[in-house]
Amino acid sequence: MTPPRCLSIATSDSGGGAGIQADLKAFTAAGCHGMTAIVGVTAQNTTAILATYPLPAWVITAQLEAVYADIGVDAAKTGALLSAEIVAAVADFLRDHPTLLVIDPVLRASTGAALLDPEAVEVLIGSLLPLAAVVTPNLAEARVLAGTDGDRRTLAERIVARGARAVVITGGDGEGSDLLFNGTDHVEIPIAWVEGTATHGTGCTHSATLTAELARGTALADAARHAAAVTAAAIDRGLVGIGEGAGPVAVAQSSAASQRVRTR
Ligand code: PXL
Repeated sequence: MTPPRCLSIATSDSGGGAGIQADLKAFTAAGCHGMTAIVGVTAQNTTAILATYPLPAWVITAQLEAVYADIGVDAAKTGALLSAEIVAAVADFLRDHPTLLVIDPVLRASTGAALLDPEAVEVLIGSLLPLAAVVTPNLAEARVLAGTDGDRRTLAERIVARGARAVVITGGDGEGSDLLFNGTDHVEIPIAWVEGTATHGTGCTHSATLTAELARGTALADAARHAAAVTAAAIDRGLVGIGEGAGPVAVAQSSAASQRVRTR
């Protein structure tokens, strides 16, 4: 019995709350084998991003080649990709290595720091979006990807028209639900309202959990419901005592997930 193999293509958060570190915790909690192609590094704690350093494209491609050549990938997700050059390198690789792909279109950290250069947005829309099984923007990111304003259904339809197969617009900004659009139907996914200040890593935890569920073969709507529930619980268990700022979410180990290993 081999656990599903999940890959995070994202940026390191030295504070351990978001990015690569959140993705690995979520993959592990979901009973998956987590792998990483690190695209860059942030010097970060719970209060701020103090420095950001993108890695050269060849180092990123080399990590992808190493993982795909030997281990294989059941599903991958992207997080903060920092630059247009990195987005293009990742898209070039994934075009040649068709992959069940979740895109978390991270534009900026909740503290405000940019995690994607403005000129990279068009590259992400043009080259990465068409490779996505599902994209997981929050409302602000959905407006940017759609290139327009409007209600969530309009934004979701526009994002799918731009090439993504499906979209989950997350509702952590107070909408009370996530909205899944699969190209045909809109599905409202109620989210439990959890009072919590330790919310750092929420979006990463959601998209990584969704990736893990898709990797094990769960249907999209069920995977999205599971990701919403795991994320709400992770905020509820959030580590308020870690750091002076927004502490990291704490994803719970799912005993069900660790038992549901996939047979190949
Ligand atoms: O949550 C988005 C995110 C992704 N990746 C890194 C981050 C953040 C938010 O702070 O720091 C590295």
